[in-house]
Amino acid sequence: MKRIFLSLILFLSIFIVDLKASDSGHNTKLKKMRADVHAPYSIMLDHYHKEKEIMLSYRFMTMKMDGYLSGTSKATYTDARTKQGGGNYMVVPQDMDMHMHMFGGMYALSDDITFAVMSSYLENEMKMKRHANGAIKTMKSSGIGDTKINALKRLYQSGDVKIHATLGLSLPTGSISEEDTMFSGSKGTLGYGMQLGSGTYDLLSSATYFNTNSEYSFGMQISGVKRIGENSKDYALGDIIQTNIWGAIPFNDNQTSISVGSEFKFQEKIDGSHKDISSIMSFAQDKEASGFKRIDLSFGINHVFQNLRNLRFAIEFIKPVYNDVNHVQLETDHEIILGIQYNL
Ligand SMILES: [Cu+2]
Repeated sequence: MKRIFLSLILFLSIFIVDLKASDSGHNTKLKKMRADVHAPYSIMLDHYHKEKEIMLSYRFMTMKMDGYLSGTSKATYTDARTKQGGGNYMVVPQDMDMHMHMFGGMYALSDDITFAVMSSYLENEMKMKRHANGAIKTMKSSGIGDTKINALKRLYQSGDVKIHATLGLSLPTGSISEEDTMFSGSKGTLGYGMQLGSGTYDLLSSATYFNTNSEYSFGMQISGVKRIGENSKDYALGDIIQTNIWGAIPFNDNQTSISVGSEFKFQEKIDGSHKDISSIMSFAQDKEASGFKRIDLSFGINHVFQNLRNLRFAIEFIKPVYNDVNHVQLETDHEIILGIQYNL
């Protein structure tokens, strides 16, 4: 949490410095970009580039999970201990923190085709309780995640409207054999949510509609993830289908914009099960407790430093408003995303 506050302070102080800089009438030859020509920061592959443009980006995402859900309702500790077919788990997850650092690069081959590569570094922590004696243990995993390569194709661009589609592949560079010391004192395989990658090659696709008029902007995106086959541990994460809608209003000479958005995400249950999880100690290791439908609401700020080659800062706060989970799962409390984008 400390890190988020530090980033926020940095974000706000640069913002103030920039306001002063723009007051002084400093100018550059680069075409000034509007803050809301990019979508809220949680939305990936929202824009393409002009020929030969290169853009680098960094995102920091943090997600906090706390409390339990079963189906569409809140669940109790007792629910979180109960196996789907009856009987009890020995261990009960308490809460989970996920941090993700994402590094991206975009390059436009032409005005019609842009390539994007993205890699990530993850840090996960899950606090667990052994029911029998009340002992608490925090299990951890960290390392690089999967690598995503995408091609963006401009389909239509006229007046206020831009439409593009993407096709990509996720390479299984993230580990699926993450272990930590269990309550028994010996090493054991962590649950599915603590693994760093999918282990499978995943087909990625999306389509985006973006409308920018003089007063405001809005857009929508539909995207999907299709797992190809099974991974080396004999399972595949559930396929994903997702839709996002958003609207944004620019102000401060178009240098800043605020946005609201909503996401619907449907992820299927895990197929197969991790071959190294021999006895399921908690719902975190149980494939039955995977897959969900969720609707989020988000609020975001974009800011572009027009006299610093359109260096862009963004922050977004995301809160689930509807959940429907399989079996019992930890509840996502909120997500925060901070990031920067820079045009070389
Ligand atoms: Cu870009």
